[in-house]
Amino acid sequence: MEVKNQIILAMDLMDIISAYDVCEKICEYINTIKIGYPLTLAEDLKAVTVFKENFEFNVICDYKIADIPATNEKIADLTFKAGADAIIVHGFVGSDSVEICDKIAKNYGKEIFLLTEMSHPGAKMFLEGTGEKIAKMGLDLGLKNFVAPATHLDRLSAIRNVVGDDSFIISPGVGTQGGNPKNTLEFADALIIGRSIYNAKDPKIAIEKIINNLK
Ligand code: BMQ
Repeated sequence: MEVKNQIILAMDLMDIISAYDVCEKICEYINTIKIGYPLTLAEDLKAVTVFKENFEFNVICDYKIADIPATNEKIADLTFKAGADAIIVHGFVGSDSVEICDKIAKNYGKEIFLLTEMSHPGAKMFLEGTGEKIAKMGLDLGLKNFVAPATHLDRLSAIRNVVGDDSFIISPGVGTQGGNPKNTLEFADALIIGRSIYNAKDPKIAIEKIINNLK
């Protein structure tokens, strides 16, 4: 996936009008948006169509799928049927649950991103340290796309070491969660940024600042 300016907008506003409004202000700078449960549960999967039809964005559905294969299959199928370009899948559930999502993605000519480790403080409790194993499982399954945290650069770097330079890592946790955009891009291919853009008084100025600081 080609991500313009190495920034993916995490759109977690919960109504489509406000989400649309932010996208209109910054669409010259981005071509990829990530939506998750907040917007989808509030507005339905039609949110995918709104961003595809009006902005021609790549739409990544962040549903962190983490169920048994039979259920994952249904979730993935509905998501790709709605027009998503990619879906995010949790790795800790194991290879069968991940593999079925990849199979469905391929049926649609689309992609999955494998979530390795997470960015929030609670990730330390159970997830921290599992990222390399999950990343290795992804590699063994032939996956190329991974999600790893910007808030723990040592972990992000360890995961990069496992997946190698040919893989594509997107990284959440910059801005509001404390991660630094430039440092994160030493190990990641693109940043996932939400609140520090969509909650900014002027989202256009906010994203311009981030882009300028990357230079
Ligand atoms: P924000 O920049 O913190 O507002 O948004 C980050 C986005 O990435 C949100 O949509 C989170 O749900 C998501 N996210 C995350 O922050 N950490 C992770 O480890 C995984 C993830 O998807």
